[in-house]
Amino acid sequence: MTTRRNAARSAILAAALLLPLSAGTAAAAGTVAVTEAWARAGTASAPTGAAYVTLKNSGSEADRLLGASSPVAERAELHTHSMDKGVMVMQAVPAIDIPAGGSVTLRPGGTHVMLIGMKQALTVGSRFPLTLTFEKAGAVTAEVSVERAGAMGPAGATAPHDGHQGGHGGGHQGGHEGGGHAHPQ
Ligand SMILES: [Cu+2]
Repeated sequence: MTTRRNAARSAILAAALLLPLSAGTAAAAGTVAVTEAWARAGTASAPTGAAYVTLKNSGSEADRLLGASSPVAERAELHTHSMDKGVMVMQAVPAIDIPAGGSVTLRPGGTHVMLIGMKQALTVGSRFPLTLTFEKAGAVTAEVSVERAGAMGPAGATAPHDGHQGGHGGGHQGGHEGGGHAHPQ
């Protein structure tokens, strides 16, 4: 009898020990929220696309976005823009830092998720899944809403400057393949 009671007690003890452990893991995985996920519409012949998201880190530790993937493209890269001899070029970056308690917004002309080898056209009003992989928070899948070509933000958001749209959108899609990355302005 004593043996059985001890076994029962140790089972309860084990459960009590496991509970806070698994709860802690779940909380850590949920510290980065992905919101305002959107992309610009592209035709079926567009070789690339770009997706934009807002990443909000509610945790007490900094995290990093390490990569992305989506069923609509063969692969996805993290890109940023920089000026090279007066020309705006895109560069792949290994990671995007999200400070503790801070947020990072990917937007046209800045940091973006480059979708390479499009498998389907991104039509206005459609949605597609985008999985983002974080160093600490793990994989988070967001629903990306497709906005009109040249949009500067998700539906409902105010466009900061309309004059910027034309050349940028076209250059981004056309010049990307083959490592040229040049943005004719
Ligand atoms: Cu890019």
